[in-house]
Amino acid sequence: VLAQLCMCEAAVAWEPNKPLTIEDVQVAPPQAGEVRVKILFTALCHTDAYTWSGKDPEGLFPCILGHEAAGIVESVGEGVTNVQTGDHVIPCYQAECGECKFCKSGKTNLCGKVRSATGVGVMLSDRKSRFSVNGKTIYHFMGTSTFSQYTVVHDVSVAKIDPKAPLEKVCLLGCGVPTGLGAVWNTAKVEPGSIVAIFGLGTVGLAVAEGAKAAGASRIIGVDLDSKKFDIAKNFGVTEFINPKEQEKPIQQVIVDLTDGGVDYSFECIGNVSVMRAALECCHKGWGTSVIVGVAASGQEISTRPFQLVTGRVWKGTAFGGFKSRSQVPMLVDKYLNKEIKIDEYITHNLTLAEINKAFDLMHEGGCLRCVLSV
Ligand code: NAD
Ligand code: AHE
Ligand code: ZN
Ligand code: ZN
Repeated sequence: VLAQLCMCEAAVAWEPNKPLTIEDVQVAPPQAGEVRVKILFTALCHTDAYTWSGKDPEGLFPCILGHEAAGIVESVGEGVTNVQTGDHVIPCYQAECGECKFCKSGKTNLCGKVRSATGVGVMLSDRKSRFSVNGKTIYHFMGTSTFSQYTVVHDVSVAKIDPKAPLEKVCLLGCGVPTGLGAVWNTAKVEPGSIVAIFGLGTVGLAVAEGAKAAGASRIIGVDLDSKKFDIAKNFGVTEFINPKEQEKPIQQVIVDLTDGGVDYSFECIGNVSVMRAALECCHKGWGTSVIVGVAASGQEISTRPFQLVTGRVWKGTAFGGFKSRSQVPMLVDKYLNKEIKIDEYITHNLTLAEINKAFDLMHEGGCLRCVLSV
């Protein structure tokens, strides 16, 4: 049976920073190599707010944002074999085709198959969008667009998961939690006994703490401007807390002094280029490695004295924590079901899609980690 065009509600971002509006959106049927997914739950990630702010050079308007979600396959296009109608899935903004130069390299989780299309808000086959409102094209976002009751994704961008998993929880495995865990396990490869510093204790930073604790780090130093984050952070493994506002010396100096020369690993989970510099410079001479996780606005650049690298510090970055999406997201779902990783603890709020603007407001309040919307 050929899938039909469907109508549903979605939150449309018409212009940067202008409140999203719930619209009746037409969603075209999935074409060859595409999958239409009924989204049941979606969370908001700081990156959605970043693109909505207009600071993302790849941001296109009008669009349907959202990339941390879970749902059920409604229909599939021609030639799709990895999922079928009724499968429980997590959309993956980082695709995994298994066949491109990136996928075959064994050196990265990035995939090149659909990136040229997902970066400009369209589907690969005809370079068109599957969304419209009263005949007006609405762009896709990150190849996922999960702030919609139905979305169309590439088949290489959808992970099939255990149907026993609660979708209202495992939606978080679409971005923030894997990013933090993977930054530690895949990108930095933190060893037991390491001293770790984490800049920014939002969901991503706390997942770094959880990953570092699991990896056997001996000290986990959390840095945030919001002192209220500390009590929460303790539950994720942070052992010491520093608020840069309460320090006289630059934060990198404070950390170097506290750690007999610097940390083994640091993680920037904010998206602030001066903090990225501090995160590199608080690393130990000779081996300290700093991982950039935060996404910085268009036009921002990082800097440090090259001497920092000459003397052995290493600067790295990570996307989706280095996890290969389609093959590893199901494994993370299983880890959650086996109580090996946390998810519930990151969910501080639950709202509906209609309340999405309130959810964006909440993100700027200290008490909010993840807000899950029922769609
Ligand atoms: P968040 O807003 O929940 O957390 C950021 C934290 O940083 C907050 O606790 C805030 O108080 C703190 N902070 C802000 N400025 C600070 C400063 N100058 N010094 C110390 N602390 C400061 O965000 P999140 O959802 O956890 O995401 C964190 C970052 O990671 C964002 O930039 C997001 O875009 C990025 N991200 C990247 C990836 C990736 O694959 N690389 C994936 C997900 C998110
Ligand atoms: N369009 C942005 C890039 C943003 C970015 O770096 N995104 C991360 C994921 S953030 C998820 O919350 C990522 O995976 N990047 C790799 C990729 O292929 O996009 C900009 O600033 O240009
Ligand atoms: Zn994200
Ligand atoms: Zn690939």
